[in-house]
Amino acid sequence: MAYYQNIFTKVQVHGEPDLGVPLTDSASDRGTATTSNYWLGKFGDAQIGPIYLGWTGLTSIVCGIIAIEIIGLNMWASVNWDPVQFVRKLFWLTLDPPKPEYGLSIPPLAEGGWWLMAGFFLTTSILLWWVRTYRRARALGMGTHVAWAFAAAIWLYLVLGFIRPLMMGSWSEAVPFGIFSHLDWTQNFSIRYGNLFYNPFHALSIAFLYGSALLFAMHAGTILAVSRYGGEREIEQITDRGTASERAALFWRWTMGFNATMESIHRWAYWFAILCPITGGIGILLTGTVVDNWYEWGVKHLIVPADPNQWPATPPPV
Ligand code: 07D
Ligand code: 07D
Repeated sequence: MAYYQNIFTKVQVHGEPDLGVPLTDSASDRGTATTSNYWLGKFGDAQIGPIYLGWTGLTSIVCGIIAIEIIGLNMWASVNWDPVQFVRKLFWLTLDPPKPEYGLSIPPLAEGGWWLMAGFFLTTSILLWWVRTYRRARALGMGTHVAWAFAAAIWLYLVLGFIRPLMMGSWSEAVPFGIFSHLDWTQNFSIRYGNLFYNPFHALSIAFLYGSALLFAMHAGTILAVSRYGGEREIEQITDRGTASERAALFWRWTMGFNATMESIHRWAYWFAILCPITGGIGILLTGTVVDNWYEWGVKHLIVPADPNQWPATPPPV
């Protein structure tokens, strides 16, 4: 049996590769090549493959490579094609969106045109990958929850780089491609619009981010704690009595009076995770379109005193 080869399994036994359920309505055949890897077996299932590439997978990867190529070559050109400087300065290199004077028009390549093109290919790649996650789930008779969770992240990505710039009438509002330049953009965005901390949707997004980490730790901790009773084998837990799952549930009732169920804990995790970028995207979309300055918004809504003299005094250094 090739099942249950995870971090708890000391011995790895390899049998016939598991090719999964038969396909009924797919345009192309999935691969049948599989191999197994000892080190992957330490962390998950040792079996690699079969991989289903299909048209959306293939075109997504091609578009992704074109995007990375455009970004990478522009970065390399910016250091006069010096390979050493390219590696040394990689995190500082950037491909920026057009300047504000170009609005939503198509600028010359060197003045934002490459940025626009890279954005087009990156977005196409991401959307095709989304279609792939949706269609592969349907082909397996699964729900499409993973695709919709991915869609939540894509929502924030589209707000940052496409929807909000469209509403503001300028590509210059969008995020640059670059490791540190995108952090500078994030910082500047907050300052330009009066401190994002006063944006309640930023606060909600943070609550869901922290909440996701907490729930993830609680759930993973609980299951690991009962793995000695086979707690990670969820199906048996639902049908059998006196199980790991009953202990896990009782642990939480003992310690906090309430427990999620085997099913509901995954709904909690799902909603916390997807609400992070959903609420975040709403917050970004409102910024500069509906609210110009979150600090002044906070003053107006009495969450921050208008007069800095009223702020609590900082104690002098001892
Ligand atoms: C662990 C899953 C794996 C994904 C990884 C990311 C790339 C980029 C770069 C071709 C959790 C792969 C990275 C493909 C390659 C080029 C030029 C996910 C995991 C490992 N950010 N951000 C990072 C992106 C935004 C912010 C790191 C992407 C907004 C802050 C990485 C996007 C704002 C910090 C990265 C995006 C913002 C980071 C690690 C898109 C507000 C950090 C990410 C497409 C949300 C951290 C140096 C990670 C860091 C970091 C990628 C958007 C803020 C480079 C792809 C504009 C404050 N971001 N980011 O682990 O170390 O995510 O930065 O929207 O401190 Mg970012
Ligand atoms: C970016 C979704 C898009 C990603 C996609 C993936 C690839 C390829 C490939 C691995 C992350 C694409 C994948 C291209 C991968 C391979 C091969 C999700 C993304 C589709 N903030 N802040 C948030 C905190 C401050 C600012 C959210 C904390 C300052 C801005 C989050 C603090 C300033 C924005 C959050 C803090 C500021 C945010 C992001 C503390 C200046 C956003 C949620 C403690 C630094 C974004 C409403 C997320 C947002 C955002 C946390 C401080 C600016 C909760 C904890 C005050 C401009 N901040 N922040 O899921 O939604 O991102 O805001 O100080 O745009 Mg913030």
